[in-house]
Amino acid sequence: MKNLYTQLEQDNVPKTLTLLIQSIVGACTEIATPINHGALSDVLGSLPDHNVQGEVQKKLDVIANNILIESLKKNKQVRAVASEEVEDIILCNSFGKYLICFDPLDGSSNTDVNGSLGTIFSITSASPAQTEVSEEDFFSTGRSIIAAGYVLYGPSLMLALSTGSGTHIYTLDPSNNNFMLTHPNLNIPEDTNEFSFNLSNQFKWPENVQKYIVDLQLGTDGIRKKNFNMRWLGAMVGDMHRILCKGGIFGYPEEKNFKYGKLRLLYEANPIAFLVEQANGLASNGTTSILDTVPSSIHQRIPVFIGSKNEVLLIEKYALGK
Ligand code: P6P
Repeated sequence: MKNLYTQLEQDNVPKTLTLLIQSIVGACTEIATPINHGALSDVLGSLPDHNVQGEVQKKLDVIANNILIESLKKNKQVRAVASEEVEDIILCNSFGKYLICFDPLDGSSNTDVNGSLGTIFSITSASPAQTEVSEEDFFSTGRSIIAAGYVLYGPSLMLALSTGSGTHIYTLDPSNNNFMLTHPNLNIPEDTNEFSFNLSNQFKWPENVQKYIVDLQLGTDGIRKKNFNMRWLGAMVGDMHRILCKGGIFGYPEEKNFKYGKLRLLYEANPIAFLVEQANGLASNGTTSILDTVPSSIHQRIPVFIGSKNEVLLIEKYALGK
């Protein structure tokens, strides 16, 4: 069985990018330690203040964020980073080649109940060294991503990664601390009978999305003529891992109190969309590909429908009222 670095070499990944991926993966392996300690140490629970998203900030959000930022600042190839937990971009090394966007701990509402958690990241190229980096440098579309992935802190510690040559999943072998290639060249089934939407929001969604969901719920009694199952982990990274492995459709539509949906474009939707498209799935905002969206702010949100190709195409038809 190949390990991560053998696969990156076979995919002709430049050494500088391999070293950057090593920094990110190393930081995530470090983040896994306080997560695994959980209630045995003082890492659970919330902090008094809210984060830049206006959300309750968990202690592990801050721990994960600090570990990642410290690790990336030490990598001379990192020019600047954008984090879900930090208002503005963080300048790192003036001659760095790469920009990194990350959600240091996705699904953090699960921290105190031992639920799914993950770190999501995407990597793009920085402008030539002599120019000052500003947040506008982060506003290229997801088509400019050169690598993206997530680490899932589950029963196994797993890394899903694409450098543009398909999406592969690696499992950490605790006996030698190597990420081993356990799921090469993922290929998401084009059809599915499993959906991941938070149905508590169902009546806040646009009419066409509500109709799409009702038709799913009617199963063999409705026009879909098949029954569906639902899964919702409260962590996109956990739901998307299942969908990458066996198909499905994940959705977080716009709603009355989330005009553009809840999920953030730069460090949640784009990296996941990159992985999914590299695995022959689709990722849409309901009408167009998420990866074609031109960002205008670091923390902007976007409605998402991601997963099995034919299910995403069907949702786009509902959106058009067809
Ligand atoms: P809700 C986590 O905060 C997140 O951004 C995604 O990872 C997850 O799918 C979603 O929010 C959960 O949202 O409304 O179900 O708590």
